[in-house]
Amino acid sequence: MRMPLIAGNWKMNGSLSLVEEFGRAFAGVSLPVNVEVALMVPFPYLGVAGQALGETAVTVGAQTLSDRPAGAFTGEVSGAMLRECGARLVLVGHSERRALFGEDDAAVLARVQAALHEGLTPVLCVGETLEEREAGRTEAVVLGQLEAVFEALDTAERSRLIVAYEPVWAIGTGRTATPEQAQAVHAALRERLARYDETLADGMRLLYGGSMKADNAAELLAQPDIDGGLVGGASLKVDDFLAICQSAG
Ligand code: G2H
Repeated sequence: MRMPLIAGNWKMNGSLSLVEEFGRAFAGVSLPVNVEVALMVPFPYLGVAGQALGETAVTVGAQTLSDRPAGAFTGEVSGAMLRECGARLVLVGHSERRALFGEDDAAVLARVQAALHEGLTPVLCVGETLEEREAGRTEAVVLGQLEAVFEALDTAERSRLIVAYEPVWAIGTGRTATPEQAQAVHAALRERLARYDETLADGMRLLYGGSMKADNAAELLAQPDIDGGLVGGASLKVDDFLAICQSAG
């Protein structure tokens, strides 16, 4: 039985006061017991988020990390620093990192390994562009991104990941994959994971991301291979995010 995870990805948005607003809101509600909730906040907000959400069931996470442990890498943030500041999860390979910051499969793998080394849970993001989908290459792209990481890990390491499928054409566009489109890719991901290990495939949480909102979350989350959501824009409004968390229960 896979416990659904709803993870908010604030990207480069939010403020200290929004972190505090989330802390107050989540302290005052009871979340479904069978749902895990996480909030991936910008680096400077990690400490405050840990305090504001510390009494709630919400786990704090980060949006990327360096592939190096320490040293003269100006501007970078290590996995150890994230852990020390309270992060437990970290996104790796989000399509914005891949497209805007040149992170290729090798860079993504190095960051996954750095996260694992520091005891963080990597949320590996995969997804195709519109051009790739229209060329009939969705599965080839997504499974290629998955394998670039999973091939290099051992069984114990693989079991510590979470995977998020985020079609690039659905990110921040208001255009959501239909439940059927998302389910088809999730099923293909799980089938590929089963080639490594059936138990791994059965236990692996596969999140959907891409314009998930309060009004479309329930039907996406009802799909058999969708085990949660990675929520961008809708995670910046506490009522919308809470509604998505409630609909996962
Ligand atoms: C996809 C998603 C969160 P949004 O990037 O990772 O963002 O929900 O705004 O499409």
